[in-house]
Amino acid sequence: METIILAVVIAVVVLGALGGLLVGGLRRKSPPPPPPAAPDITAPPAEPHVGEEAETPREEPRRTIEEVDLPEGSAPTAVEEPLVPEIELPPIEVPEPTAGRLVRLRARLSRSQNALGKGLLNLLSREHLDEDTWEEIEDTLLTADVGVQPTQELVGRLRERVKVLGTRTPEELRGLLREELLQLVGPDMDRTVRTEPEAGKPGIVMVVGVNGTGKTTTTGKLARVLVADGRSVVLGAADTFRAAAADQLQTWGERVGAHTVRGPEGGDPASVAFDAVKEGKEMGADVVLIDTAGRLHTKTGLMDELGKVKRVVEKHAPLDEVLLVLDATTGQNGLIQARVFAEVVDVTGIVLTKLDGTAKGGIVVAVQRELGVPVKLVGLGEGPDDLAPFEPEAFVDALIGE
Ligand SMILES: Nc1nc2c(ncn2[C@@H]2O[C@H](COP(=O)(O)OP(=O)(O)OP(=O)(O)O)[C@@H](O)[C@H]2O)c(=O)[nH]1
Ligand SMILES: [Mg+2]
Repeated sequence: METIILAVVIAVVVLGALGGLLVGGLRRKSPPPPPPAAPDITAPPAEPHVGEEAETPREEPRRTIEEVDLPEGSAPTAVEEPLVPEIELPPIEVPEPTAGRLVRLRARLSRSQNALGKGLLNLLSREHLDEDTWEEIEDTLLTADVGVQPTQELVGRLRERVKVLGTRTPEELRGLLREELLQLVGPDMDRTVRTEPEAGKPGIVMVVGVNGTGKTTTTGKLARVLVADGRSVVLGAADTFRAAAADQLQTWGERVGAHTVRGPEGGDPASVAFDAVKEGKEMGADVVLIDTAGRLHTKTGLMDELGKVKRVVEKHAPLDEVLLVLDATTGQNGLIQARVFAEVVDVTGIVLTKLDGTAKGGIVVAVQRELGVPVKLVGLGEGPDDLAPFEPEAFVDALIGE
């Protein structure tokens, strides 16, 4: 009889312990209840003892098991693991229509660039346009990064026309300067950003440039412009150097409901770009925008890598646009970058960013001359809708004021 009672007691103890283990095991997978009163982390971990097991009430075994089994610091808290994980979907934004942007462009430009136009007008208005004055005019243009050759051309034309004009009214001077600056900026260049899908393939745009010029921001802003125009967009995060770069792009995409294709950190950027176009095709997207990592034009290895990204994407179809993003504040150095990038990836358009923070808008002229490629877009601030199509008339008007 005693033996039977002993056997039953042992069975109850064993089952109890097993039950406790099971509950403890399951509990680690399922969300925990709010933690008990602050655990005493200074107390030594409780060691289970043979006698204790039998005495431990069934209601409590998990406390013992948790304290023994879980490595220090891993005790889950209610904050870390909510009962029902909340997935917050950000609301999809409807970007500002592109039509209103021109007005803002002028306001932002004139704030920083007026010095150039106004300075030129003041100089031209002097009663005696002597050699010193013409030299000052030249200096004003050079300071604004217009470049030596275009400056000499402009000054030559102005000298000629002012001579023909004889006496000058301020309106005549303004009109004359406007015409000549416009000529210099190139009113007839085709500045359309080519994003049209055709024959079952999306428009493919790749964005390149040195570090920190505004590539990712521009890609995000451009996605917004396209979405605002009713296009579906896929983003390719071909900057695989840092996971944060892909996150940055994805955040831009999520705001307007654009899907982002990304790869592992440190992975092959060419294969991410390839996959982005592949997914874009499969999804029937209108446009695929590929953001690339910033790279110094002097690093041959990285420039070769960029060439490879382009070639690999072209296994799908030719690229419609390769946009070189230049920071307007970097001045003449931008020209050297432009030259190298153009050699490696056949740049088809220039995006001039940070024009809101510089009086060196003359770089528009210089860089177009350097590459024979038009400035297609300008960045005028850090805001999501601070990217505008480049329009020569509006640009020149902003320079000389109205
Ligand atoms: N004021 C102003 N800031 C800009 C403009 N475009 C970009 N920026 C800022 O420039 C900084 C760099 O922008 P990113 O888009 O991260 O530059 P990136 O070229 O992608 O940088 P990397 O990927 O590191 O090479 C950010 O702080 C942007 O907000 C612009 O048009 N105006
Ligand atoms: Mg970037």
